[in-house]
Amino acid sequence: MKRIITVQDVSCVGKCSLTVALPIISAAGVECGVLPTAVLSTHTQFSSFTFHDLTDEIQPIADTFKKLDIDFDAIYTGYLGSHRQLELVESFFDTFKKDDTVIVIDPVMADNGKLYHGFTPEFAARMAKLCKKADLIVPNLTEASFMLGIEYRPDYDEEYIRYVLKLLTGLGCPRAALTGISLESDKIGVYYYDSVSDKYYSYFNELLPVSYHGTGDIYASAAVGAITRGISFEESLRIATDYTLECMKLTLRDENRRFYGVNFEQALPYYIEMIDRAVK
Ligand code: PXL
Repeated sequence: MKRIITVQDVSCVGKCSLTVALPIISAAGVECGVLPTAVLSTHTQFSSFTFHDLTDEIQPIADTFKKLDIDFDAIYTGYLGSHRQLELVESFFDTFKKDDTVIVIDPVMADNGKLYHGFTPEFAARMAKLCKKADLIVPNLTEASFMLGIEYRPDYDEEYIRYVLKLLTGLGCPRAALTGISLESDKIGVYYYDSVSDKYYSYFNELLPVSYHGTGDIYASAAVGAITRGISFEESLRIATDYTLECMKLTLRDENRRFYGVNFEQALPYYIEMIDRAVK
């Protein structure tokens, strides 16, 4: 069985970061080690939250993994909170990257043209530097714009998306996928560029008239699970798109839904079925 490690926070309630990565990646049939960077009561979009930083734990944990000869088939980073954490993660990549280790960075920091609470343009620039070490990055257009230091343009067309993808791979990462891209009024999905083969791939599905917090983390986790199972980058991105849509549909249908997050748990059988079909 493959093993990955994911580096991001624990938001105790809120259905994001580690509380979605762990179940989704496990459902893909991949062992999911965790390296928690902070513990929050809830994520930072709630009106109130606690935050306990765990930065000082990262290096001792990494040193112990090394001493025990523990290795990883993939390393997946999500929400990271400080320059120092980015430096420690960079060193973690250098220590644990083997020839066949896949590094996926979801540069969580912004959406809808705005940085999340606590993030700065300087942090985005430092994250862009970290992206050089990834095999795949999965930003949304807002995150991509902040990392590239360009204006966020919500009125994009396909040509502009291809231009941004080329800029993203120009950061030094061979593959980039822009998530949440909509080129037709009733469709949303992913636009991907592989600079090694110089090929684009896009996949779109139904655009629902709702938006839920945490879907970016669900998307990235579902893609990482599939990639680690050996499924191609393109097909993994498609599976993640279909899974995320199914999570949203189930949430929309649930009269007793929470005010936060999506019913990703109920869509796990669908995800597992797609993984099983793809690996056969
Ligand atoms: O879903 C992204 C995310 C993860 N972790 C924390 C967050 C957010 C988004 O706001 O606040 C702590």
